[in-house]
Amino acid sequence: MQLKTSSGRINKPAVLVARAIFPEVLQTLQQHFEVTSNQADVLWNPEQLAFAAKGVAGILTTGSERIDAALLAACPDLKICANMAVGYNNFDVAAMTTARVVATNTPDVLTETTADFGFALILAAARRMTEGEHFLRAGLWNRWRYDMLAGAEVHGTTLGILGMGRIGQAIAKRGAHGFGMRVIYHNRSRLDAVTEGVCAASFVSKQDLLQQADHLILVLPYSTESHHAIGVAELAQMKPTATLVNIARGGIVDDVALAAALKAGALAAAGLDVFEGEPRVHPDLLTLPNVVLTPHIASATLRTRRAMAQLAAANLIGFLLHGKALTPLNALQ
Ligand code: 8YV
Repeated sequence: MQLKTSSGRINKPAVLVARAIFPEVLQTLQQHFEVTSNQADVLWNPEQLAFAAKGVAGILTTGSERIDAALLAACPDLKICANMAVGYNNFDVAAMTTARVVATNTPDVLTETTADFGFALILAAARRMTEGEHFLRAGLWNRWRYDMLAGAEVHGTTLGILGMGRIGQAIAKRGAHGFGMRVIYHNRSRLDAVTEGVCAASFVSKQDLLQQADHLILVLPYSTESHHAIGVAELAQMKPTATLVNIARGGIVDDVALAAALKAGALAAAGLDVFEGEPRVHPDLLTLPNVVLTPHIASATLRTRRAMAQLAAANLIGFLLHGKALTPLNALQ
């Protein structure tokens, strides 16, 4: 897709990098494209994004940029949006397909890192780690007591997983093989028997999952169907001693209902890396001691974030220079 001018010079395709990115990944892109980048990391509103994207063939996006019909109408030269995330609820994939714009994400490269973090949140919430740290920093630790900050057991308990894609499976393996847990899961479709065996996980109904899990972790994609998949009715079915962890997307949990359940003792603890309307966090959650809060960092190791950026860049290079994206979400090539 390189264009020759009348002077014979090769014109590189134009690409927009919508957020700050690793300098070496930016350099790679600059070798192949005319790059406009937002290294200042200004948060653009949709109009500013559309303005910056005018005339470009590709955009490297993150979860912060919404690619919808309005953006696509404003950017008729656009051919590909490469998301630096495995989740792509910021993309209207149907509208992109209609506009013949390739959508890509970054699967696989973040699976193990994100699963590690999910497990860390289970442990931190169940074993009251941040609560203990706040207690210590506040100078309240003046003696030992038999029940001081006593939490819930993790090893040997029942781990429930809602959403059983790559990350769910990686968490199941940690639970079953590392912590001797009984692993149950619910998913839109049941895994094949071999994969279930590898994960040592059993398929159950959503109701059984809610009722039996000692620790329930959410790893499903966000969509209109999964909006408030965990709300008042679902929380009421969980054990009062249970832990709930969300590393998927804000909006899958009804944060107001969760805060009320945690406050009432209807749920023992929660670990949340994602929030409805983030980076805003519901004020009720901020005041509760029994919830571990982290700012959407489940994939945040330098190695993994670099791999995600490199894969997003490779998708732009693959499609715009060679006609083939590596990890497409729609079948346009
Ligand atoms: C990203 C994520 O950091 O990959 C995902 O789906 O949620 C995170 O790994 C975030 O979406 C920024 O793009």
